[in-house]
Amino acid sequence: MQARILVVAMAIAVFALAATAAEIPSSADSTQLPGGQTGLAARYPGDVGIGKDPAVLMAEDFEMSPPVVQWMKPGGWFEPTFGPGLGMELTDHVPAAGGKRCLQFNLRQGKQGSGSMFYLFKPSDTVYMRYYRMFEKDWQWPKGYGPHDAMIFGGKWTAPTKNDFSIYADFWMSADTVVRVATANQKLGYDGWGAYLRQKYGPSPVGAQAFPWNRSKPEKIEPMKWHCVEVMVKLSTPGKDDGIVKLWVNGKLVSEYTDVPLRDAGHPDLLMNMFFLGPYFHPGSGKDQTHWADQIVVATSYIGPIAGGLGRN
Ligand SMILES: [Ca+2]
Repeated sequence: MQARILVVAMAIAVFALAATAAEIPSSADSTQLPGGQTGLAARYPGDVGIGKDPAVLMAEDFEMSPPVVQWMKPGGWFEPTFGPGLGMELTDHVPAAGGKRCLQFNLRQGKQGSGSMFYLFKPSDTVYMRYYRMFEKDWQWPKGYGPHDAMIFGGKWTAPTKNDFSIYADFWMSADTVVRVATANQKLGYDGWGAYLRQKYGPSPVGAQAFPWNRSKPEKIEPMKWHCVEVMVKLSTPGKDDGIVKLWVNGKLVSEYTDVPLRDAGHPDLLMNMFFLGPYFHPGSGKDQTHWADQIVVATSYIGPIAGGLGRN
């Protein structure tokens, strides 16, 4: 297992993302756009019972010890290592986004990450992933790309950077949230997306491979405040430019694209089937610091922020 973790860590380490100066579009009126509390979370205040909704593919609230399974087995997490003082631990020492507990990452000075976890779900061509993140009061963003945060993978998988399909919810040292795609085994490859997005949609707000914010300006991540991220993907008809990618930040739609080639002609059977949470800070952390995650839901329809206020159960 150590060898595999090392391979995965090395694969992540070869991410090569050139930073570009941020060009922030003017804020648009998004009151008529889909978003906010119009999703399935609205039916489950505090997310209680949301995992039983027929549209939900996976839900984890960290209230109980997460189920752990063997590598690439369904029904639980694989490769997580939790425990007091380890890279990841469950905690009730900060107000949780939902319920009483959340997942704490103990990031050490000089390190790129402090743990990761994978979960297999029912293969699907349309996926929404929503989760919450919070960063400590004295949080210091590493001066470079990162973290790559939560991802959905699809099709043949060897490593996070070597697979048929990846979609990333990523953060940036300017406290911004973006969505990006990579398709290492497909026509555009892993690195081809930077040039493709720039040519088709214009410069990325942050990071060369991120989708621009074309709907509204996202809220910045604020220290000690839960930040809600939701990413939506609908894979394209094989060989067609009709895939969909959307990003909501705190319930507000900030990116929406409906003509994205997410499945090439050589991958007609490609579906998404794995969630990955593994914050990876390219330059390493400048100091020991702490950040948290909570209330992960992966579903086939729009989820939306927790209903009824944070922290209830
Ligand atoms: Ca929780």
